Amino acid sequence: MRITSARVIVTCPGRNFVTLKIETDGGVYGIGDATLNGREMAVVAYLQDHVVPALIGKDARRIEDMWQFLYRGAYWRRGPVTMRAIAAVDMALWDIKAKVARMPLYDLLGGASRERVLVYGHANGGDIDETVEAVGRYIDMGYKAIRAQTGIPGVKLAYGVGRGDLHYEPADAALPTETSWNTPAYLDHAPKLFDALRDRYGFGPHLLHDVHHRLTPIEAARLGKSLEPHRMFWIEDATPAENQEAFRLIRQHTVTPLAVGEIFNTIWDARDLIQNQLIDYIRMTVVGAGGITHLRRIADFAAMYQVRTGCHGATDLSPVTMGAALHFDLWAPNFGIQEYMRHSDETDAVFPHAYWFEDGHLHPGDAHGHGVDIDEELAAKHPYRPASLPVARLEDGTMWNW
Ligand code: KDG
Ligand code: MG
Repeated sequence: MRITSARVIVTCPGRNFVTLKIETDGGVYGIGDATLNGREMAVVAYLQDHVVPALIGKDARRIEDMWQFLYRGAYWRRGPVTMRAIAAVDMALWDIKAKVARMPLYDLLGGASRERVLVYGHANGGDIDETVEAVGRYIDMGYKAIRAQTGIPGVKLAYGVGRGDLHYEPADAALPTETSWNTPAYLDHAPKLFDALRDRYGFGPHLLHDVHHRLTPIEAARLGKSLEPHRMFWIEDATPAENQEAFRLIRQHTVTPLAVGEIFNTIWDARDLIQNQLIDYIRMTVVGAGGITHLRRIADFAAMYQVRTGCHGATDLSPVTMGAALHFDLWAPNFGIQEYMRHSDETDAVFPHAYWFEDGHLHPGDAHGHGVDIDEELAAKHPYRPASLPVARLEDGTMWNW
């Protein structure tokens, strides 16, 4: 089964997505996601100029060999652009293999380990009261796990506070929007949000919170300690993780579970965190970490250290990634939770998919392959629009982590 064509499709049904469609001489095609929020066109060029020409004529069945060819073959290895390009090819080839086998992808991976996939939604508000109401709406929709973010007095455009309940889109302008950050105000305010949430809803719903790399290790330790009474499901990206050792300090001070990894690309970014049991959940997902082939290795490695998966699932990961991730989640023995930030109706129309939501869970569906397609005609009606992620500065103007 030879690859006859590979096309990169860029579309913006409300936000930008980069999709790879691989066709074979047998007539079966596969779809992969290559979206890199705010840097989309870098991956487009990588795929079009350096990957697509090398795919034509190759055997579509040899997924592992293709992965090694693209990873080792680039010589430079790793990085968000390379690993997304590899992920798109890998996802498309797994899609093809599962379609040819006439199986949903999760069956090909080894079969379902569970009946359905626990997901968490995103509730947010300009202040604590608004966020408490927003969490209530998620509970009403059936969610069992909810991430809560709130505005912070004195902080301009705090991370995670959206324009509208369901769709938080940070890449909101062609050039980066300037936001501000104030750590003392945040450390004072965040526990008050979870006081209010536990007061109102008790300990039934799982609560999660994203720190988005804003704290130093000792500040993160303080936040973790102050949230212990609230029994969080996790706090995420409590501090930047380039230095994996930084998490040891947090770990020494708190039993609040830690999640990290949405910006990682390979197992090497997380090796120390996992093997030293410095985290509880690893956040890499299919598009960010080189596809199903590499993510499966990460999950197996993490399982040895009782670290569970918690795949990134913001809206900048296309429905193609969501579909592929849900098959992975249904299979992974050490699955923890899946993030689920709903896509807009406009996006869903361009990417028809088999997965569905019910009672706080998603199921990938039983369509052959990963179950997500692209309507190319509709996609063409939504041309690319430049969009950047925001930046953050401290009050004195110092650049900080957004
Ligand atoms: O593109 C950046 C987003 O994916 C990120 O800000 C979302 O942190 C995020 C999350 O946890 O979903
Ligand atoms: Mg995050």
